Amino acid sequence: MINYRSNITPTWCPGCHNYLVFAAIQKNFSDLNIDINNLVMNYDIGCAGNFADFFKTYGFHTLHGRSIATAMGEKIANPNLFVCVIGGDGGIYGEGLNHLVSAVRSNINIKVFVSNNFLYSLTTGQTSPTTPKGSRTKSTPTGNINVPIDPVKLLKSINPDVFVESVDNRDMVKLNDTIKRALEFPGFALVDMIQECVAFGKQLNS
Ligand SMILES: Cc1ncc(C[n+]2csc(CCOP(=O)(O)OP(=O)(O)O)c2C)c(N)n1
Ligand code: SF4
Ligand SMILES: [Mg+2]
Repeated sequence: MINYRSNITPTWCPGCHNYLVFAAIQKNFSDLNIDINNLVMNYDIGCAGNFADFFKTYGFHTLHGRSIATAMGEKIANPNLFVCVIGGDGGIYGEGLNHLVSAVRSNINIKVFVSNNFLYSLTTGQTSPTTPKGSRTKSTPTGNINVPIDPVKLLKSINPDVFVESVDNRDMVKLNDTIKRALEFPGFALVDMIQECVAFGKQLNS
């Protein structure tokens, strides 16, 4: 069995869903026997970006919002590589949305995993593109005035041929199955992994 994890102990808060995501991605890499020598991971910035320390594959810890652009460059330069991205809702659906749209339009064969916790969590809980309307966050103390992005509807409207699914991480069976189907899909695939940030998420319902 291939070992994809580094010897660094993850530093996420106790109870953070990123531990589930980490286990599920490793399990599926292993089940599908993905060659570690041919695998490149691209990490965004934020708590989700911190996966960079915990996988031991080849990879780039990119800039906030630039992980998909980096991944596209790798795939175009060497189509034989298996190219993945891990990032948060802020990086992938906010600062990097233009790159996401380009990737979806071209149906480029990269796999994108989004830890969607409805917040900018690493920076302690500001609003993100998926924050529900009316929610109080650090940057919207009287309630968010914006409607949230629905990634499945948005991306499917751009290109119905891509794989885009949302999954609630609390359903581990479904999370595993969705990741597996994304990894096997012969084109662009994005898994929107819905999770509550245990440190700053409670304020969303206040
Ligand atoms: C270009 C750029 N803009 C802003 C920041 C500051 N910053 C670091 S992490 C972060 C929020 C990350 O939120 P998200 O992408 O949802 O990841 P999470 O921490 O929630 O997993 C921000 C705004 C940065 N590092 N670089
Ligand atoms: S702040 Fe939230 S997203 Fe970040 S490690 Fe803690 S629980 Fe996870
Ligand atoms: Mg986030």
